[in-house]
Amino acid sequence: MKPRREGADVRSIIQRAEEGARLRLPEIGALLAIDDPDRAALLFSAAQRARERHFGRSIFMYGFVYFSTYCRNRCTFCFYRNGNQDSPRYRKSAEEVVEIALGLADSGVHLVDLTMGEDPTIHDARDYGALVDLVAAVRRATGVPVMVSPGVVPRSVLGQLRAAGADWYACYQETHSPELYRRLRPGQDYVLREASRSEAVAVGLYAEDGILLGVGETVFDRARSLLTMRAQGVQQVRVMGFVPQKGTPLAGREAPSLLAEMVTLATMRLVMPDRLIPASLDIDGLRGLEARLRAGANVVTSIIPPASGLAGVSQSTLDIDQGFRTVAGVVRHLAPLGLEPATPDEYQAWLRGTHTRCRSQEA
Ligand code: SAM
Ligand code: MD0
Ligand code: SF4
Repeated sequence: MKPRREGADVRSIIQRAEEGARLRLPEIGALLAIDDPDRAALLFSAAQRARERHFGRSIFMYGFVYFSTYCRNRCTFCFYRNGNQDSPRYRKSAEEVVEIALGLADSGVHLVDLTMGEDPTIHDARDYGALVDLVAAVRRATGVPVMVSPGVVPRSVLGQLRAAGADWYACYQETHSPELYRRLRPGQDYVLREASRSEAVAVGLYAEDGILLGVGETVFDRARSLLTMRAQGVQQVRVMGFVPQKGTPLAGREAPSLLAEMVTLATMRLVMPDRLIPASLDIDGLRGLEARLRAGANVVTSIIPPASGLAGVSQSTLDIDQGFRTVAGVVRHLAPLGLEPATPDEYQAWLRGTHTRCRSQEA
């Protein structure tokens, strides 16, 4: 009898979400705890309907340029943590980054994401000029929107990045439990990281937050994360299934199931139906794309040009040199799902529309 009752609960929670109710912590927890395919299927269908209501059938695609893999931090989950001898270290010159970004833009991405470790030559020197110039150069050369993922930077630098043409600042909290955060990002201030997203929004950037799945968090922690992200008003939210990395403290930890990641993604879609939610190619490569889109994602991220010498973050090489992590590789998987790539104008219109909505909410 119990499973039927739980099934009925899930149905009524989904119905409340579809009627526009703001789900509460226990309801969000009930959705996140789904671990059987039947109830998960109900959740995924609802997530697809929510995506369709807000974004139609269009999918946005983000190019990814990991331009410096040097980092001063020692996040316990990350391949690029300081001191890990196993990870590839490189720094791309501004000219190389512009050329790669141009290639990505020509291939049809809607945005270029410029990502780096907390490279000590920038962060310890507190010399962010080269980063700001890089954003300006990429924006000027490509004309496509730019996201920066530089780690925590001072508020004044966020303002300069905005002025240089950046639209987005990505900075993932990983968890909204300060105690677990300390184990994942040792020595990094929780409040400072959280504040950097609010500061980004205050200077006119959009912000992205995200959580890691399978790093010791409880279902309650996940539910709290969703509520915290909804409250902070970030425009893009993600869940990344943890991928164990060689040479790191969490190397021996098991990855979470694909089902758990899909359930979390779909719950995010119901809790924050109008936000952008990525399906990252950086976890399972192209193989996991369909599943994440079926769970309600509307952005494909971590598109990386082959033979560029660039790495992914949690899958440093998977599918890159075979050319699978490209716009062409992604697009052929959309039609069977009834989806299609958005036009550049659609993405620009979404950006402008969101700006307008933000302004009218403030008014
Ligand atoms: N260094 C900057 C920072 O940490 O904010 C920018 C890099 S950020 C894009 C790297 C993100 O990738 C992390 O915040 C984490 O969410 C994700 N990530 C890193 N290692 C991962 C792993 N082993 N498994 C899954 N996701 C991972
Ligand atoms: C991704 N590897 O989209 C990238 C990265 C940083 N803004 C994004 C985690 O999966
Ligand atoms: Fe550095 Fe970012 Fe990796 Fe942490 S997640 S070790 S800050 S690159």
